[in-house]
Amino acid sequence: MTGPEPLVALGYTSQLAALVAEHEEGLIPGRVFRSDRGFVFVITASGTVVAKPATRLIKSADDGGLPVVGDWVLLGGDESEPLAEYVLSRTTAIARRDPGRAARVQVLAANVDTVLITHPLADVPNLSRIERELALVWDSGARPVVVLTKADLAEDAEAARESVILAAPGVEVLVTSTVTGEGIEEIRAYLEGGDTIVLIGPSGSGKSTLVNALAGEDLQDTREVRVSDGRGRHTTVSRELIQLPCGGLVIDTPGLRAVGMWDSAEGIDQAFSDIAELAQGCRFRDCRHSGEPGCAVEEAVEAGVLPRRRLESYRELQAEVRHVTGEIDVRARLERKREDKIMARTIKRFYKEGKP
Ligand SMILES: Nc1nc2c(ncn2[C@@H]2O[C@H](COP(=O)(O)OP(=O)(O)OP(=O)(O)O)[C@@H](O)[C@H]2O)c(=O)[nH]1
Ligand SMILES: [Mg+2]
Ligand SMILES: [Zn+2]
Repeated sequence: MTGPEPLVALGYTSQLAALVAEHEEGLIPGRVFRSDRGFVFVITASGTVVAKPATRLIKSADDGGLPVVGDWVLLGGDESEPLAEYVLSRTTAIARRDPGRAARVQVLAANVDTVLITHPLADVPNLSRIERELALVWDSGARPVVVLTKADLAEDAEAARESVILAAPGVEVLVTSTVTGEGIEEIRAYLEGGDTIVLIGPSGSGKSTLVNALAGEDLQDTREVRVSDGRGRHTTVSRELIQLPCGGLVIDTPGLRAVGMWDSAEGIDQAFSDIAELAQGCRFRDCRHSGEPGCAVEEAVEAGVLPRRRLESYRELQAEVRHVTGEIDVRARLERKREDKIMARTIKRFYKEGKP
């Protein structure tokens, strides 16, 4: 027994118990099922608590330190004003570049075992987008699975699946339909052992419909997407962790519009493991596969072994990560400068007034 029963159902493990023991006594462990406008909604052994993040956590917000859905937190404060004091070390964290602010990270979900990347088969699969999402997921430490939804509407589901398999080496590509029930049991397998899965993918790809199919009841709102205006609306508006009656947990998320790369160079290498392998044959170790002599990757493109589209997608993502890394450096420099300035002012004042 690793902890109180309700916590075990939420995924509490002996590793987590050990992490809890490293902190001061009297704090209450719980798992975040929603995080919204400065409030953290936490399930604990004795029920749901709405807490505010402690100042220390707010200060680490720019580095992704605020509690997000899926996080394990330790609650303190008093009953009238509960505080999330600590975020326990994450086993996995899905991070993208914050679409609203430059050089900032946004953690979408934490401590998930498997990420289901959903794409509707009603459309031609958007391979570049899938590759982008795969890089993000590989970088998170979680296992990616591609789920091609709405198979009942597909003209040729198998052909679509074949094309996605080539863009997703080493990744399982499932085909599902909530109308016929195809593929639902395969997804259920990822919940075994009380695991946590998260669904990410464009709005209208059927994420919430899948959650309902897994739950066996309509927990989440679902809605027909309007094709007329490409921007549409999100039916699901917040990321939420849901306990399934059959065991296991699923995080439903609103459709992602932008999937900006964060510092995910390793994720890209994993998502493009075929290119990484070919690159072993390049003459130069630091070959960027764009015009260098003796480039095995470009040779593979010429020979028709590697789709040109895929190489271009790889280059684009790498360029994006280089750009973000540059931005992070600039931000760090500016922050250091600002701290130096504050320090200089403090010292000046000390000599002038004889006090800090
Ligand atoms: N024919 C068919 N329709 C489906 C299937 N799965 C989902 N749909 C429909 O697709 C529409 C969008 O589904 P949702 O589950 O709301 O999509 P979502 O990904 O949660 O969208 P957001 O919450 O906006 O991100 C709904 O009208 C669903 O009924 C499927 O397997 N087959
Ligand atoms: Mg939804
Ligand atoms: Zn090369």
